[in-house]
Amino acid sequence: MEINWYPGHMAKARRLLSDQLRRVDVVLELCDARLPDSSRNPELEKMIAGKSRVLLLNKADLADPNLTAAWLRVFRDQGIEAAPFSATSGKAKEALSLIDRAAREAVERAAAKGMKKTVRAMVVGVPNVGKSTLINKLHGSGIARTGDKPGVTRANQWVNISPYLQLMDSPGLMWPKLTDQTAARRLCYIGSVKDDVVDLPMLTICLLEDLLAVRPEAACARYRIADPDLRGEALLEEVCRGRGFLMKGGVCDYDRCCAVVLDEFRAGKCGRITLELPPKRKEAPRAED
Ligand SMILES: Nc1nc2c(ncn2[C@@H]2O[C@H](COP(=O)(O)OP(=O)(O)OP(=O)(O)O)[C@@H](O)[C@H]2O)c(=O)[nH]1
Ligand SMILES: [Mg+2]
Repeated sequence: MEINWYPGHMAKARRLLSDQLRRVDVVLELCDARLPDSSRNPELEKMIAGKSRVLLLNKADLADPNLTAAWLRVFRDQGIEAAPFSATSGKAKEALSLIDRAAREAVERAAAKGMKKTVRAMVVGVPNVGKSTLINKLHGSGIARTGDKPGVTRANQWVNISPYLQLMDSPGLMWPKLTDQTAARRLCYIGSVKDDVVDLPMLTICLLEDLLAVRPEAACARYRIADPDLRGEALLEEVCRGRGFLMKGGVCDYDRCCAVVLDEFRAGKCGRITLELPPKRKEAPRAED
């Protein structure tokens, strides 16, 4: 299963990005807390290098809190200002104070010249990570269009949060070519790639196998899997029968089964799951070394 999805609006957004980056004071990068590695676009990382940046691990309400804490330590070790967030249930003022902190230098430079600066921040990240939801949270309205599918925002949009803060919503950006297909598969699980371009039964089997590896008890209970060693099509059939997704004559309704398994994972029905473990941190040298 080869996964690639790079529609025209993304190619255009990517072309515009470096130009727009010159005009912003802060980059607010969102990744998905369930996938802190694969949901960070390395192209973006290169493009925003040198900018004042805050990394929000969004959808933290769906991720394993212990692993989120471990990932935060990794990012902070790398010198990245990072924080967990939930654009749906978090507090706007927490995100606003992170932006304030990241913009402090620019604000102080302007103040030294006797000016009160309007901070401009750009919200970037892969599709469906919650960029527009975050902007709505900070604006206290539904000003940006949102939806539980990728590619909802198709063009840049400036939103005035206050007289001194403007945020730019931007279309989610994938990679022009997804070379790491494990990462690509995980991006499909979280809904960053359009379902239409993927072999859904294959994707669902992979997700069920990954869930069995990460949370065997929860996966077996939710999907009525008797044998946790089942793999491949046999696993999908077991789930189909276990959950009663059957058509006339007891034939498995695989379409329905795939849609439900993916939707349930995306909605956090299998519990708070992080699919990627943080790399091991380097131990601090001991005093006697
Ligand atoms: N549980 C949970 N859901 C969230 C969170 N943030 C966003 N969502 C949901 O994720 C879906 C996608 O949100 P959007 O804000 O449209 O995502 P986006 O990054 O703007 O997506 P594109 O415009 O397609 O790039 C919506 O259904 C939101 O309700 C969060 O922190 N937690
Ligand atoms: Mg959007």
